[in-house]
Amino acid sequence: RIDFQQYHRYDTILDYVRTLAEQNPDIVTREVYGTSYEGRELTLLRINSGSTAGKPTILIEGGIHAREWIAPAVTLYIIQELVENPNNRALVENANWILIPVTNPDGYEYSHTNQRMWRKTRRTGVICNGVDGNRNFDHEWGGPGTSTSECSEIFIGPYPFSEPECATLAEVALAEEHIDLYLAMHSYGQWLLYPWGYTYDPPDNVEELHQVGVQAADAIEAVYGTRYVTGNSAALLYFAAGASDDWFKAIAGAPLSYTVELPGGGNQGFDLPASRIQPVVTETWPGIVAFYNHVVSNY
Ligand code: 0X9
Ligand code: ZN
Repeated sequence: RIDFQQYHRYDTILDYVRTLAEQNPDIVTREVYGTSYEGRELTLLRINSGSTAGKPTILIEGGIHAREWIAPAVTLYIIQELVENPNNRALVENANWILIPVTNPDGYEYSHTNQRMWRKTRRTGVICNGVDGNRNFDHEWGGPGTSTSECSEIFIGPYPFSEPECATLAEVALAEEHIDLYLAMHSYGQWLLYPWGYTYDPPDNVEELHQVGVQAADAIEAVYGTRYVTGNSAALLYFAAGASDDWFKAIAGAPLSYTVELPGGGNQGFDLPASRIQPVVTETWPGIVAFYNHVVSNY
């Protein structure tokens, strides 16, 4: 088991998922799906039971933004609940889960070792390092809410999918027959955001996106009263083109795609104290179950 009393380093997280896969070979497969810019193993877990055919696929990923440490913590908690809590067997049996605990491990490590507020990848630049992984996806790349300036926190990168962390995630998604639900774990703001991030035009299934978001928000609120607001990212937050949620919906074909902005805290919002990890992961879990319930009865 891994504890939720502290934020863990990437090596500790990899040790945990490796052990988990070894100890639960019937339901967990670990896969190194790529290599980060600095050479770290990009790692995912597939969690399912028996035949995968005819079941919905759910992909959840956390930590594309380095400093948002609560996102990998929540993703790890989801992994732990699915694998180590026998009460959740139905979830494992009725859906194919793909979980990525740390999407941007180079940045995550850098935010531990050098600069707590690091956001981007660690691609070496001419003046500044790093690309915003959540502006690097090849759908409306470089559209509103992005920057071509290398030093910007929302730098789009030299070309779409320049970042191995994003390009290999896209390859994983495109290799699937279908993805029914995609969740990008971020912080902060207590928002459940759905596409699009580059236009106010609503997606075809905006009513479903909204209704499922409200159901998840209600499930989270029922635990400790934490309120999430559900809505379109451009309208609720700001424009941000080239983000992963839009790409998953438009290109990978996921009907349901959300950015989950977990609660903030600390001095700068992203530095939620470690003592807050346990309550946040605990209250978020019923939200994940609400998403799952909708997917399993509709896809
Ligand atoms: O700006 C972002 O990438 C996300 N917010 S964060 O504070 N975690 O950086 C929001 C992305 C929402 N999705 C789209 N705009 N497509
Ligand atoms: Zn983020």
